[in-house]
Amino acid sequence: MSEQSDQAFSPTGGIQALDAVIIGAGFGGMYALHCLREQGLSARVYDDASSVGGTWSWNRYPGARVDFPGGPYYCYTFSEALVREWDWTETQPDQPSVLAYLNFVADKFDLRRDIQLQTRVTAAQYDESAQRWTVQTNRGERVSTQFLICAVGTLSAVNRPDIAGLDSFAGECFHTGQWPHEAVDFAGKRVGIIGTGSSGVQAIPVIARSAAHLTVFQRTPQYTIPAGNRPLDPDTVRHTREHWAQVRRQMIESPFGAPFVPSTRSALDDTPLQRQALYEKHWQKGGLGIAFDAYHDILFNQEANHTLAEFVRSKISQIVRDPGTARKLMPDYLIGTKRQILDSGYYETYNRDNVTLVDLREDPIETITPGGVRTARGEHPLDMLILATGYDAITGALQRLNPQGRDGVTLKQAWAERFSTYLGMAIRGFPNLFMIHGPETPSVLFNMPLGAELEAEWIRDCIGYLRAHRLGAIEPAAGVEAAWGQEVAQVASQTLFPLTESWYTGANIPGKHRQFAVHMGGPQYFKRLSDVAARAYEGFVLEPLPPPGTHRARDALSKSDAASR
Ligand code: NA7
Repeated sequence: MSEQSDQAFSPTGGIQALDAVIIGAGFGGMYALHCLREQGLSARVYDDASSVGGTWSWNRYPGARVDFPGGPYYCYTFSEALVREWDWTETQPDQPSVLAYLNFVADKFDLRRDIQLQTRVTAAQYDESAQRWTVQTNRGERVSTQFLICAVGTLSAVNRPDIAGLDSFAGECFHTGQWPHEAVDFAGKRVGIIGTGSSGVQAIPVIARSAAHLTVFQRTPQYTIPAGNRPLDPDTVRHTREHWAQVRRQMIESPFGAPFVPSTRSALDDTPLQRQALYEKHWQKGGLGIAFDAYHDILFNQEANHTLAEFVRSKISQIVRDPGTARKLMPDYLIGTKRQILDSGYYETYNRDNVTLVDLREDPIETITPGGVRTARGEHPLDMLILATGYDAITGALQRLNPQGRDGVTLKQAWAERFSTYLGMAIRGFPNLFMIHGPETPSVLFNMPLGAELEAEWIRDCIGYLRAHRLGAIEPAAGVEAAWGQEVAQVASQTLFPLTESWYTGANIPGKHRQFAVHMGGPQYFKRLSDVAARAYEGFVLEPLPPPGTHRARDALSKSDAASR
């Protein structure tokens, strides 16, 4: 922790005052801090982790890489100097590279003096009369802040599966989302891994190379596509730097936030031979282009979708030598409608002698024992167990934070039936609280660093507007959340995504209600944000500062006096 943070620590429990508290030191929280400080606001970031980086600090599992067009695109875009200064080396940067980048950014923009690590926010309570939040941390601090910015991450609330006997396992046990900082040694060990989502699929080939034996426990087979990670082409890097403003504009205007021009062709316009040739070309190149760029309708038309799904299934049959194992690996949902996985030698790994695949649909786990995993067909002795079981995605971290808004209503209470937001940025009953990558934003289906930037800039401008107009609080008006929810559902219903059970719909967490959590509109969404701002924050209730001399004004003033002391 920094010297500055030590000074901020208040063992006496005395209240400190700030303009903004930001929770989370990942891409979103770090940039929000930068934005607000540039506006002259006092702000502090709290994060439970021991380093900046958010998801890139926690996900240190072997094989972790960017699964979006990476290199010069999966990064901050606001500073051309930064774009010129940082040299990405691969098309799919690995976790240490992204973490090194974020540390570099923290230093370059002098962010660390206002970031307090290893500090968890344990409570946040809105005081209506003061138009301020009181935030408490696990280090005993109490902070009064006008604005609370939740940049808590979409994939940060770890899903520890409810499997009988899990706590009795006597060997080493790690979740991919809480991976230790120290090197984990697989050599000579019998390793088991539960889960074959993005994290499991990235980790499995790497672990298999050094473990004595790897047993993969798979519940649902998934389509994965070669990542095609390779050194960045120097011409691409040069072109990106020379035409940065244009590249950035293209990213903001493209459906997923990457600077590529989507195809205008339907998969059904081509003959089977033509399609095969195009899919093969993309497969050899690697990356998401096969699903997102080859044809425009893979994610919109079931018949088009089946052509690509069938192509990937044929690849599994060709690559995996044992037909029984290949059969277990065959996915049968609409391709691309779960998080599309990119891998580095995943299917090939099942040709190794030291790898076993257990299909939990035909051989379910009965219990975990001190010595391994017992399935219906027998015992799998293990020295190490890895949980690649994902997250309570998108809403989980916010619910675990559980802020208490107007009239003492907590977020868990407000969202007991279903979550509701306005623009994915704000919640009625929780004035002056903003979210970055909240539910009903494009979040995980758009370039996340870029989306975080655009949202943080919107928050910065909104706070600037409130200050300029001497307004004390902002929150969604009655009825706008329902309309927003319908808009999000309507955009999603034009795609195939809602037809598949996934963590986008909440289906991966037992008991979680089903609600599509992502605004699929990308550029349309960000245009909407700008329009709302341009129309003086249409859809929000803007509350004036209390009149001078009133009890509320004295309360608010004494808190802002505290800030300047
Ligand atoms: P995911 O995609 O949610 O994958 C979790 C996996 O764990 C998935 O295969 C699940 O099977 C499996 N799982 C979860 N609970 C259980 C239980 N109880 N028993 C057996 N198997 C289980 O999370 P990831 O971390 O892989 O991906 C998130 C990433 O997306 C993130 O890190 C970014 O890279 C993007 P299921 O499919 O539910 O049957």
